[in-house]
Amino acid sequence: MKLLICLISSFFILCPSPMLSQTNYDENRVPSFEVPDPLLTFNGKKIESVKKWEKVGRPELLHFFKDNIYGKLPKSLKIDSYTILEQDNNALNGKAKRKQVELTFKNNGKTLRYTILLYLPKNIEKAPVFLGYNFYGNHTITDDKAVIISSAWANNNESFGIENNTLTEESRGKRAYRWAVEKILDAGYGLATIYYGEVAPDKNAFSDGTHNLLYQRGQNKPKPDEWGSIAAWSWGMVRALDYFEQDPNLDASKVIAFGHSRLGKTSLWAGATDTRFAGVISNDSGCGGAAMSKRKFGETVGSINSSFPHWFCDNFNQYNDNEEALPVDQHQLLALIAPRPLYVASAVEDQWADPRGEFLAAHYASKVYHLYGKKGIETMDMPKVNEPIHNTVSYHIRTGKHDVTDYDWENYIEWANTFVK
Ligand code: GTR
Repeated sequence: MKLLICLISSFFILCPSPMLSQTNYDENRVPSFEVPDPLLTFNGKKIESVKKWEKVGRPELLHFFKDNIYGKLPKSLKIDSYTILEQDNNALNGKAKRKQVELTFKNNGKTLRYTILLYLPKNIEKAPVFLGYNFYGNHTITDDKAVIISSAWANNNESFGIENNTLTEESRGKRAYRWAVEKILDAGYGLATIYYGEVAPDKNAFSDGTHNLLYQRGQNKPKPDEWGSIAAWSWGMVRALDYFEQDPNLDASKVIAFGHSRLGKTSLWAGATDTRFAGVISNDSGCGGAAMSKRKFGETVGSINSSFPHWFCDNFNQYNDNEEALPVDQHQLLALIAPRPLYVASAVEDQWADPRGEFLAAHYASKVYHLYGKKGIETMDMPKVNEPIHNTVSYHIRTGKHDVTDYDWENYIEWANTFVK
């Protein structure tokens, strides 16, 4: 008997649950579900005015997402000081002003520092700015030799020359193709970027990074309703915005939060939690980002929580393979950004991120934009590939894979010119 129990339990431990092994890529197998109405309170009361949305609907949704999905900050942590590490008014062959600004945070006798790399168009006094994290260090987004290489922990990656968790010169400019720096500057925008690993290392250990500064005595990981990594990265964007408010060379009222993939989940959460962001871009953010969880198409709540247990708060685990129990879905995260301009983008070959689920979330969120008299995604029919819909809520699906391309940036710039600038 004992042996039998042992065999049965080891079977469950060794074999991944069916939900983890079968990814659904078939539209016919998407379960039918009711889309939670963003204009109904949790008590079932109708929200018919901006006032009611802002007083009741929005706060209760934000609260739910904080406590059950991304996790809340244990307490506030503000910039202690900042240092301009480097500055050049003739960077990029005279096209831009470059600044590298280090923000310092202190608490509990611990210190956290991260560096914002900022390019601003030279001839504009106060430019609007795109702010987004990079995956492998600020020096990867450009060939510019002056960009400082971070000494923060990084995941090893042979093709980026990252060994012993250390970033190196080898990857300078390696991700330049993802950042249309010249196009951005020529269009009159600045670009600000931060290496996300400086704010919180992307690993399932909360031993260092920003979490560490806010632990209570004896605590070494966040409580079930406290911030995971995505919330920590979002916090880093919010604090960068605090710095921008003190920088006379840019327009802090026109900062657009941008992010790709896990960092797109991050830009959405930053935009939802801080209404000072003037616009938000989600590039291929997928599960836990713009995609509807209840569709269970591509990556699911269970698979994301098992592959990346540190991204969301522990409370989110109760919805693993149990999305139907979620009282909300990701369109309500998007709705938290209303009435500010929002761009959701997908890629055809990125089925893991569920392009249709991202599109539908943008559509369902538009109901809240209508309250403000703004136009969103008015149809349930996805546009053709490479035929963007540009409204206050915008959407495109482009050819190609999970990535950031010039096509994406051209569209973001066009949308920002119309709806943010
Ligand atoms: C994937 C993950 C996605 C997405 C992506 C990324 O492995 O499943 O949710 O975030 O990583 O960030 O590159």
